[in-house]
Amino acid sequence: MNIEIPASHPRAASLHVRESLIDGCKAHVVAYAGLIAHGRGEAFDYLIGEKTIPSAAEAIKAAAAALLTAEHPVISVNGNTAILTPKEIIELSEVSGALIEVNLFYRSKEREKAIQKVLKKAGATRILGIGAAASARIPELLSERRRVDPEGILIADVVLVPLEDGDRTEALVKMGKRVITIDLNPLSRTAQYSSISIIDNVVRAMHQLIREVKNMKKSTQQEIGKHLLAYDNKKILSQAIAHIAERMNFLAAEGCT
Ligand code: PTJ
Repeated sequence: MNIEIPASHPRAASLHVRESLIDGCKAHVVAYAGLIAHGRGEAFDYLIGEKTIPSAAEAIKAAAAALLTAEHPVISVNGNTAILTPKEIIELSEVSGALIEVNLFYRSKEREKAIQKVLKKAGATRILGIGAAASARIPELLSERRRVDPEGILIADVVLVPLEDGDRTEALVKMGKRVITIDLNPLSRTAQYSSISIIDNVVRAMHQLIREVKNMKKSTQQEIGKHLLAYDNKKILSQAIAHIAERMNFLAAEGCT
């Protein structure tokens, strides 16, 4: 913690999140660019109203169904996600059966180790994608994100990629995988290319996804599958953009929040 945040500060929760990302950056968990990415996310969170909107709740249902009907689901973890939701990553992995793999845009041994430490502290027992284990390559991708684990993302049928960049999402979809993203920006290339785009803050969405997976586990595979059959990602993205537009029009008319 770099500063004392008064509990009464109207944005105390948001400031605490910022501080944890700054601390994560100092500990090499979060990339410098992760701080910039967070700022972009915060801006979109303001636009959507800092709550889970109905279209995101629908996408979360589809994501839960995708994870539960997958044969080999994997949660891809980067620096920001490791800091923002370490315990939730572990819980989601436990309840859904998804494996955990570290995949970094700004990959270095130092960051791999730092993220491994955070995940182990949160309770992870098996972490894929570290060091030589990331020996496979995603075709046509030139960034460090191309390095994947042959026991994880390479053979996954469903991959959850919170706070991702568009290139890998596109490449994973081309490989025939169902890609779930959590991204506050409905216009990002990631959100546009993903099979299921949850337009929400990863901090809120992971909680709701865990709840949804736990609930859905009580249903039959056939009932779970119905959530996927009915799902239309284009419609979900349109609804998220319309939500922002309507909210901005309303606020423009009202002149305040
Ligand atoms: O840890 P690394 O090396 O893998 O790098 C991770 C970052 C995030 C730096 C890297 O993936 C990156 O540069 O991402 P982008 O291209 O900046 O995209 C990040 C996206 O996440 C943007 O669309 C943001 O709006 C969104 N975002 C930021 N914070 C959140 C978020 N979405 C959901 N929840 C957030 N808290």
